[in-house]
Amino acid sequence: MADKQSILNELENSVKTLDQAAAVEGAKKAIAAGVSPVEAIDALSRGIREVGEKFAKKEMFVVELIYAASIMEEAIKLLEPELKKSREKRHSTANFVLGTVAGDIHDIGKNLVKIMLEAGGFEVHDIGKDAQTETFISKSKEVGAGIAGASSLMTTTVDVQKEIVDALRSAGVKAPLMVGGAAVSEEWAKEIGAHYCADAGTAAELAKHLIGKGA
Ligand code: B1M
Repeated sequence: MADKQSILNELENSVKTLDQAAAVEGAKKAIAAGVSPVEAIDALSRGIREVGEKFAKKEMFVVELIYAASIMEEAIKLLEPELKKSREKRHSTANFVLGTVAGDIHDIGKNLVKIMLEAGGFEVHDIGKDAQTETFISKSKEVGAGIAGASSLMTTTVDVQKEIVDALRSAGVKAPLMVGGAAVSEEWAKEIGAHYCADAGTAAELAKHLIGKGA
């Protein structure tokens, strides 16, 4: 059986080289070898970030970016049940309204955050990508959200997170807003009165802390 490092390398390279068969094979090998699904997804993420860098330098085209994302999604589909195995059978911790901000269609990271929040016992109401600010507000009111979360990957859409915080407060919704995504920083979150979350792995823990139910 292949060792862990070579499986992780295979996963990372499969995205970089746009090799869907290798990504699927790598994910299957990771599961068979008991490699942590979080580490496997981290490896895929390293691959796609490199594709993003090449795209920024015009060494790759948008069509290749799209294909790389679809390869990553295929591999995540296989790994998702492994991630979910840790899901605890208990009543939900709180309603969590989650979406990617208006104008932004990136949702791979958001979907991973959703999996981890559900595994942590949250009832996640996923309003999707390119979600209008008004939808964050109306869904939060509808489900009595204990917390909301907005993902943004682009510098051109990050301001929408501030719009969401302001709209939540104007509407009298007290739920804290968690923000994350490649375009977001701790400083930005503080500036707009939101809470920064760097990765899916820490999302549930932070959310529990924010609603005052955990460490
Ligand atoms: Co686009 N894209 N893209 N893209 N893309 C970026 C973001 C970019 C940085 C690439 C680059 O140029 N280097 C750049 C943005 C530049 C900027 O900031 N202005 C960019 C661009 C320009 C674009 C387009 C405009 C390209 C075009 O059409 N000309 C277009 C956008 C259209 C639009 O949104 N209106 C576009 C499109 C796409 C694809 C559709 C091809 C595809 C997305 C597919 C999909 O999501 N279904 C795509 C991809 C794949 C990327 C990169 C390469 C990778 C993103 C990704 O999935 N990463 C990205 C480069 C980069 O991020 N460095 C790039 C893996 C994922 C697991 O990580 O999403 O960061 P991430 O999520 C992490 C954490 O950030 C965190 O947890 C996750 C897991 O640990 N997290 C949260 C995320 N959200 C969170 C929310 C939380 C908490 C944690 O709480 C609520």
